[in-house]
Order: sequence, then structure tokens, then C-alpha cells
Amino acid sequence: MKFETLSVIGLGYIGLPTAATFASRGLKVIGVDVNQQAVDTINSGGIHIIEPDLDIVVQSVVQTGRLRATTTPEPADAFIVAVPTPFKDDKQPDLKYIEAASKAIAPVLQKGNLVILESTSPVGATEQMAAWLAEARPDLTFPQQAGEDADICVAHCPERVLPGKVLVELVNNDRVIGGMTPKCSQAAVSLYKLFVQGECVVTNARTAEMCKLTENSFRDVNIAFANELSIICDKLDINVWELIKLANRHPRVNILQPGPGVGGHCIAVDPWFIVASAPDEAKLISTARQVNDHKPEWVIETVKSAVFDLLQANPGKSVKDVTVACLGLAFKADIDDLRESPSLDIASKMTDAIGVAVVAVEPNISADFALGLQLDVVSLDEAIDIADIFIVLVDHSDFKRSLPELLKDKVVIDTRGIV
Ligand code: SAJ
Repeated sequence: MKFETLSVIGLGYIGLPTAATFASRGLKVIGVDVNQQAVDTINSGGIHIIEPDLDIVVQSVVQTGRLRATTTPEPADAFIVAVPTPFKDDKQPDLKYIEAASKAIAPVLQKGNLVILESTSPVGATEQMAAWLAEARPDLTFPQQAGEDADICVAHCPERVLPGKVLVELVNNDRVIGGMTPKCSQAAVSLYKLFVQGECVVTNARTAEMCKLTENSFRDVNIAFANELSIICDKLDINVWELIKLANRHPRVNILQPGPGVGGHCIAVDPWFIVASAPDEAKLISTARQVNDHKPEWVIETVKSAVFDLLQANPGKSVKDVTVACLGLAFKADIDDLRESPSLDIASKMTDAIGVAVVAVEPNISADFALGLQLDVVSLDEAIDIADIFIVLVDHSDFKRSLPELLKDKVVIDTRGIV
């Protein structure tokens, strides 16, 4: 299959780097997003997210006319759907963005097109997307109706790139390609091979869906183990960081790092898709989610004890005279992404939970963005001057360099083990 034009639906953390990378390999890429502001920013050569080197690539492909953004889908040889797949209040997957994307591209589909779902999805979502497309376009045939003879090929090719290293991992990681038929898989392989240097490994759509969920659940369960250890060690007065370093000297032990909880739109979400599909069977996966989700509450309780100790030592002070500085709001180091961030959760709940004043420091967000957070966001220097207690919530590289010295004589709760 030959591809000249590609349309990427959803220009977020995955869609935009993917669109830009394809464009940098010579494809004519049409990026589609419902957010007019994002579309305008991209068309002016800028980016609306933080990801190392992405600005340079986007600027170059927009300048050469290889990437153009719009809010209205246009015909193309292939379509990549990279929209969010959140969960609802009851932790059931919410496919409304995939449904909307399917309905938006259906009118411009043409015989011979390939449609790829990249969004992390519950098992069965690719078949569901194909069903929505078929419903909207009864004049075309789809793999669920015509198998290998279908007019439109459909595949699931989950993204697996690490935020902060997206451009490198997009090219180097192996790619799981799950076509609804072998022909669909081959079509998708020939598209990704335009830039993927890793191996493109073929399977079916359901296995590809489950594979992505499995990878993130594996990590979630392992982080839960580290988080549980940190709570046990606190109780037993053992330094968990030292403990993990020691245990990891065993040739078959590799424990991950505890933190304030698990954030992001992936690891904190995807395991619930497995639980939703097999609620009685997915016991460990569900417990791990609960352990990780509980960690922010535990951090707040720890801060409460520190505040209590501080007031005991300073009888003239009352709780509202105490200022707690939350250092970091992003869900992990060196990014600006606050989605599902346990750090933001902790900072936002602290005043109500304990009664202290809270200031927050997040070097990776703009002043304008900070204004919308309903938090007193200050510079690190200002926080050092005014706060009584410091909680290290994110291990940003800058923090790793400066905090050990800056917090030397301060009351510190270090959820990341960097000071
Ligand atoms: N975390 C810890 N301790 C650790 C590692 C991570 O507390 O030892 C926390 C982080 O601070 C963060 C959360 O876990 O809050 C998730 O961070 P992460 O770096 O583990 O993963 P993500 O969410 O940035 O990206 C993951 C990756 N999946 C795996 O590594 C299996 C990435 O490859 C996926 O593409 C991405 O999810 C996704 O989009 O699904």
C-alpha cells in the first residue's frame, strides 16, 4: 500500500508528535483537532504542549507545508485516531471521543483507505470503531463484513511512547500492529515502517488492545509494590530508598521507585479497562490501582503529623500560621502534564484537609496556566523564603540539582527520595 497523505485525528501528546514525525518523512499530513486554539498554534509553527524537541520538528514541517492543522477532517490515504480514552465516574471506559472521531472521518473515507486506532483502548474498541464507521458509511465495506475484501482496512496500533522521550521512542520502540485482518495489519506495517526503526510485530486487534493495557498494568502493579513498601518502611522506621537499592542488588530483583501516587492519563487509567472487562478475575490489578490511588491520602496524613510536631515545638503558632510548600505539580519529572497528577491532588486538598496555607512550585507551567489552578503558585525562591514545611512531590531535574542544598535545614517530606 502506498501513502501520500495521512490524517491524524487528535493533536495532543501522541497525535502531534506522530503527525510531525510522519511529515518529517515526507508524507503530507493533515492534523485534525477540535481545539481551534491548538490548530492555530500549530499552523503558526508552534506547539501547545511541552515535549523535548517537538517544537523544532513541528516548526520545520509546518514551514515546509508538510503538516497543516484543521478542525474539519479532509480525505487522505490513511487516518490515525489518537484521541483520549478516559474512564467514567464508575471507572468504565468512555469511548465518546473515539465515537466522535469515527463520525467525523466517516464522511471523507474513500475505498482503499486505512484507519488506525492508536488511542489506548479497552478490548473490543477497534471493532466498535469499525462498527461506527460502517454505520455511517453503508456504501463502503469494512473488515467485519467483508474480511480481506473490505474497502477499508482497520487496525489497532497502540502508542507506547514515554512522555518526555516521545520523539525518540516513536522511532526506536517496537510497534504492536493488530489488524482486523492480516491485510489490515500489513497495510498498517507499511505505514509505520516509514519511520519506525523498531520491529513492527503483527497480531490481531484484540491482542494489541490487551497488550497495551497489560504493559501499563504491569508497571502499575510494580509501582504499587514500591508504594506499599514505602508505607511499611515508614511504619518500621526504615529508609525505603536505601532498602530498595539494597534489594535491587539481587540479580533477579528490580523494584521501582515509590512516589506520591501514580499519575498521568495512562498508568492511572488503563488498568481499570482490564478490571472493567474482567471485574471478578482482575484482583491484583484492581488492588494495585487502589494502593496507588491511596498514596496521596497517606502523604497528606504524613504532612498532618509534621504540622502537629511543628505546632508542639512552637506553642505560639496556630495551624493557619503554618505554610506548606508543595514542590512540583506535574505527574512526573520534567514534563508540564498535570493530568491525574497525585501532586496536584495533594496540593489542592491540603488546605481543606489540614487547615494550613499552601504554596506550590511548578517550573514547567506558565504563569497564565497557573492562574487557572486555584493554587498559590510561586517561584522556588519565594517558597523557600515563606514556607515552614516542604513536600517534594516531583523529581524534576532542576529540583534534584538544587533541593538537597536549599532544603538542608528545613522540615522536609520527600516523596521522591531526592533530598
Ligand atoms: N512512577 C513512580 N515510580 C516509578 C515509575 C513511575 O511512582 O518507579 C509514577 C510516575 O511518577 C508517574 C506514573 O508513575 O506519576 C507514570 O509514569 P511512567 O513514567 O511510569 O509512565 P507514563 O504514564 O509517563 O507512560 C507510560 C509508559 N508505559 C510503560 O512504561 C509501561 C509509556 O511507555 C506509555 O506509552 C504511556 O504510559 C502511555 O501512553 O500509555
